[in-house]
Amino acid sequence: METQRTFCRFCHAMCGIEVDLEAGRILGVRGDASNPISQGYTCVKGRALAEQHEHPERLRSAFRRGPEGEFEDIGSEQALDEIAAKLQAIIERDGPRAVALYSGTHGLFSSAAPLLISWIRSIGSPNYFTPNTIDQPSQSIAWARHGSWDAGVNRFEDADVLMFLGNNPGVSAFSRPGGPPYANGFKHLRDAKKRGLKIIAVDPRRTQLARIADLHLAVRPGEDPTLLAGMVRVILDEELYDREFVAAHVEGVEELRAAVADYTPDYVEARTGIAAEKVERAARMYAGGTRGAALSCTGTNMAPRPDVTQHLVCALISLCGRFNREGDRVNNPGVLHPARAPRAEVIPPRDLWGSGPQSRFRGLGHFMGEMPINVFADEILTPGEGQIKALICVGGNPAVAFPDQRKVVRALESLELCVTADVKLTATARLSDYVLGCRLSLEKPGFTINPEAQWDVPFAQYSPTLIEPDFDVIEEWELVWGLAHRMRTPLKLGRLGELDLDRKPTPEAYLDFIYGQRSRVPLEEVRARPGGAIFEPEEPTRVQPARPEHADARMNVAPAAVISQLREIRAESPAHGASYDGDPRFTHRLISRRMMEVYNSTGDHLPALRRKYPYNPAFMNPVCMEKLGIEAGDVVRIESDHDFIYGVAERSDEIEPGVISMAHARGDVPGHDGDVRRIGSTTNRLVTTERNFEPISGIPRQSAIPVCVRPLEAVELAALAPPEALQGAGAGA
Ligand SMILES: Nc1nc2c(c(=O)[nH]1)N[C@H]1C(S)=C(S)[C@@H](COP(=O)(O)OP(=O)(O)OC[C@H]3O[C@@H](n4cnc5c(=O)[nH]c(N)nc54)[C@H](O)[C@@H]3O)O[C@H]1N2
Ligand SMILES: Nc1nc2c(c(=O)[nH]1)N[C@H]1C(S)=C(S)[C@@H](COP(=O)(O)OP(=O)(O)OC[C@H]3O[C@@H](n4cnc5c(=O)[nH]c(N)nc54)[C@H](O)[C@@H]3O)O[C@H]1N2
Ligand code: SF4
Ligand SMILES: [Mo]
Repeated sequence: METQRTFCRFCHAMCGIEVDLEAGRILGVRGDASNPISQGYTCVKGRALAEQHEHPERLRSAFRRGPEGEFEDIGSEQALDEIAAKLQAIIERDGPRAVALYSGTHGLFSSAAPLLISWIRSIGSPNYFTPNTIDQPSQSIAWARHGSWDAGVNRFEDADVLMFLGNNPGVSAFSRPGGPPYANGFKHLRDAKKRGLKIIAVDPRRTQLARIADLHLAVRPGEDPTLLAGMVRVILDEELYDREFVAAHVEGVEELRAAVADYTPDYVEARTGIAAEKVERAARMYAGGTRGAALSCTGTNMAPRPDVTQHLVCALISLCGRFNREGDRVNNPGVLHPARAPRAEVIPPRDLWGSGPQSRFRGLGHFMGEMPINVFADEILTPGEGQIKALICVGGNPAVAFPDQRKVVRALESLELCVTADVKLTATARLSDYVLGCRLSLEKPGFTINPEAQWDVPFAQYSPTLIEPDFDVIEEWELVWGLAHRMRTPLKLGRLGELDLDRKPTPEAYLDFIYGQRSRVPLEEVRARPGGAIFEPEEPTRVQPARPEHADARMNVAPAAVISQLREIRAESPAHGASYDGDPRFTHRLISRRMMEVYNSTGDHLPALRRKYPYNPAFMNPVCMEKLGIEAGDVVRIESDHDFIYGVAERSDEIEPGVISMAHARGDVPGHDGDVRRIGSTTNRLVTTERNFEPISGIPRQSAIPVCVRPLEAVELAALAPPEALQGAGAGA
C-alpha cells in the first residue's frame, strides 16, 4: 500500500487529502492536516471518492444508443469518428449555429474549459452555454454597471464585519470575494469570530451560518431588494458611510438617497417580515465596522430581481469604502495565475452585454460570451434558421439542472445528435445518442487553479495521475482535441497560441500549454512540492497607487435601470411580500438550498451519500405540516403557476411557516415521478423561462417560487406508482 497526497475534486473547494492506494484501488481517504487552507477537513462527499471511482454504474467506455434505447459499447475512438462525421454533415447542411456546446460544472472545473470555448468559437457557432447564466449572472451585471475597484474588496483575513445574503458556506463550501476560503470555510469563520469578526446572515432559513451569526435576518423569500434598500436608507440618513472615500470615488449618492427615501422602516418591516429595529441594527452593525464586505450568493441571485439585490450589495461595499487601499499588502499575488499588482483605482462602469449574437427568443442574446440558458430549449425546439440540431454536453446534467424541466427534456429528446461526456449514465446521458465515459479526479493530473482566487495565501498544489484505469475513459480535453483533430477546427487560445491538431499532447504537456505559459510560479516548482506549498514572492506585493488618468473615474451607485426598478418595487403594496404576489392560490414560497451529500446532481447514486436522504426532502415548518395533516415521509404535490412536482415532506424548524426549502437537480425525467421516494424530483419543473426572468442574463426565478402544497389522496398515490416502487430505497438511480 502507498499513501499519496493530492486534493479532492468532487467539488470546487479542492481540500487537501491523503489517499491510500493499492494496485489501483483506493483503500482510504483522509484530510491532509498540513494543508494550510483545508487543515485536515473533508466532507462526506470527499470521503466517498473510492465509491465514486469504483461504482459499478460508472461509464467505463463510450456507447452508442440503438433504436430500442439500448447502449452499445463502441469505444471512444470509434465514437469520436462517428460524432465528428455527424457534426460535419450537420454543419454543412444547416450551418455552424446548428451545433451547441454545454459545459456544465464539471466541464468548467476541468482543464478543458478554455479548449471548449475555443472549439465552439472555431466552428463559428454562438451557441455556447454554461451554468453561469442560471447561477449568479447578476454579479457581473451589477459590478459592470456600478463600476469596480482594481484592488478588490477587503480580504477575509482583515474583516471585522461581514454580511452574507443567500449563502451558506458551511454546506456549500462556497462564498464570494471577501468571504472565507472555500475549503473548511466554516472553521475559518469560527476562527475569525474569535478574533472579533461580526457576522450578519440574511437567509429565510436558520442555517448553520445563521446560528453562529451575531444577527440573523430571516427575510421573507425574495424580499432582499426591499431589505437592502431599507439598510442603505439608514446608512445614508445617519451618515454612516465613508464620506471621504465616497467623495473621491463614488457618484450618484443623492439619486440613490432619493430612490430609497420611501423604503421607510414600516414599509420594510411589512414587506420583509423583519422588525424595523432589527433592520436599523443590521445597517449600523455593517457600517460600524472598519473592514469587511457584503456578499450575496445563489439564494439571492435566484430569487426575483437579483440585478437590484446585487447592485445594492455593491453599493453597500462602495458607500462604506470596503476596498483594499494603496499600500495594503496583497496576500495572494497569484501562483498558478499570472502575477498581479493591483491598483487602488476605480474600474469605471461599462456595458458587458447587448452587442454580441442574439437569440431568437425574448430579446435575449450573448451575455459575457455565452448564450443564456433561458433560451436553450426554445433554440432547440423551434424550427427555422438558427435551430440547434446537435449538442455536446460535457460534465453537466441539463435534464435535471435547467429551468423548465419538461421543455428541456422535450428539447433533448428532439435533437438530431446529442453527445454527453460524463462519469455515469445520468438523466441527460440516457437521452443522448452517444455517451463518452470520462476519467475521474484521481485518474487525471491537475492543479488547484480554480479556487486560488478565494485564498488569502499564495498556496498551490499539483496532483499527478494516481490511478491509471484499465478501461476506455478519456479526459474532457481529449474529447475536444479528438473532435478538432478529425474536423480540422483550429484550437486558438489567444496569447497561449494554437494547439497542434496532428500531434496529441500528453496530459502533462497539455497542462503546460494551458496553465504553464502565464503562471507566476513555474509549474515545475509546484509539481516538485507534493501536498502543495505557499509560494510567497521575495518582496511582499502591495496595492499600487492609481494611475493619474484614472483619478476622475467614479463608481455609480445610481444607474438609471436600477433606480427605475427600485421605484417599481416600491410601488407594490407592502402586502406583496406576505401575499405571494397577491395570488391567493399560492400559500408558500419554495426556496433553493444545497445539501451536504450531493453536488447538484453529482453523487446522487453513491450509497454512502444516499444513506441519510436518498431523495431530496421538501423541508417544511411543523406548523404547516400539521395544518396539512401530513407526517415526515409523506409524499406531497407542490404546484407553481407553471407545473408541479412530487416531494417527500420533511420537518424543519429552520424555516417559518409558508416556506418550503428544497434542493434542485435531483430525481430524473418526468416519467420517473413514481420514483420520488427513491430518487427525489427536481424543483426546476416548477420554473418557467417565459416569465419572471431578468432582462440581460435571462435568469428565471429559481428561488422564492410561489407554490401551493397538498398531501396526495390515496387514489393518486396508488396511480402514481406501485407501492413497492415507492418504498424501495436501494442504491443506484
Ligand atoms: N454540498 C454542496 N455544495 C455545493 C453545491 C451542492 O449542490 N452541494 N453546489 C455548488 C454550486 S453549483 C454553487 S453555485 C454553490 C452555491 O453556494 P451557496 O450560494 O452558498 O448555496 P446554498 O448553500 O444553497 O446557500 C444559499 C442560501 O440561500 C438561501 N435562500 C434561498 N432563497 C433566498 C432568498 O430569497 N433570500 C435570501 N436572502 N436567501 C435565500 C437558502 O436558504 C440557502 O441557505 O454551492 C456549491 N457547493
Ligand atoms: N431551481 C434551481 N436550479 C438550479 C440551481 C438552483 O439552485 N435552483 N442551481 C444552478 C447552479 S448554481 C448550477 S451550477 C447548475 C448545475 O448544472 P449542471 O452543471 O448541469 O449540473 P451538475 O449536476 O453539476 O452536473 C455535473 C455533471 O458532471 C458529472 N461529473 C462529475 N464528475 C465529473 C468528471 O470528473 N468529469 C465529467 N466529465 N463529468 C463529471 C456528474 O455526473 C454530473 O452529471 O444548476 C443550476 N440550476
Ligand atoms: S468540500 Fe468539496 S473538496 Fe472538500 S472534501 Fe468535500 S467535496 Fe471534497
Ligand atoms: Mo452553481
